Amino acid sequence: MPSIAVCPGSFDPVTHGHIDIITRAASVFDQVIVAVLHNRNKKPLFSVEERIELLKQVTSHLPEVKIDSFNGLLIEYMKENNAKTIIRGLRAVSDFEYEMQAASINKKLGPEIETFFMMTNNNYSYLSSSIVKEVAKYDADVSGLVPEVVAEALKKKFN
Ligand code: COD
Repeated sequence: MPSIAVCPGSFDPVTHGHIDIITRAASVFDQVIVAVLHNRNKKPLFSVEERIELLKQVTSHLPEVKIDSFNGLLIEYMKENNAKTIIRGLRAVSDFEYEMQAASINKKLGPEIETFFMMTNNNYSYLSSSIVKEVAKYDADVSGLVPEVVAEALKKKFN
C-alpha cells in the first residue's frame, strides 16, 4: 500500500516555510496531500480557490504532491483518503502547545493516525503567512519569503 501523508493548513498564502516542509515530506512518502482548510470562522486574505491555485503552481515540480481542500474535521478527511500520517512543521516553542493539543485530540479521534513533526529549516524559522501579509500590506519586499508568483498575488491584493 502506498504511504499517504497529509500536510494540512491554512496556507494563506503559501510561504517558503510551507514549501520546505512539503518538499521534505515528499521525499519520504509516496504521496503527500496538501489539504487547505475551508475555515468559515476566519476571514482569509486569499479564497480557498486562490490558495489552491498558488499551491499548485509552486509544487508543480513535485509529482508526489497533490493539492486539495477540506471542510470539518481533519481526522475525517484523513480516513476518507486512507492517509495515515499528518505532517506538521514546528518553528518555535510557541508552536508546541497548540500542536500538542491538536495531536492529542487527533489521536483520540483517530488512534490509527500518527502526527509527525518536522523541525523548520533554520532559514525560515521566523516565517509565517501572517508575517508575510503584514510585510506585504506596507508594500515592503517579500522576495525570499514567498515564491515570485505569491509575491505578485500579494501585490495585487494590496493595491
Ligand atoms: N517552517 C516550518 N513549518 C511551517 C512554517 C515554517 N516557517 N510555516 C508554517 N509551517 C507549518 C505549520 O507549522 C503547519 O504545520 C503548516 O505549515 C501549515 O501552517 P498554516 O499556518 O498554514 O496552517 P494552520 O496551522 O492554520 O492549520 C491548522 C489546521 C487547518 C491544520 C487545523 O486548524 C485543523 O486541522 N482544522 C480542522 C478542524 C480539526 O480537525 N480540528 C481538530 C484538530 S486542531
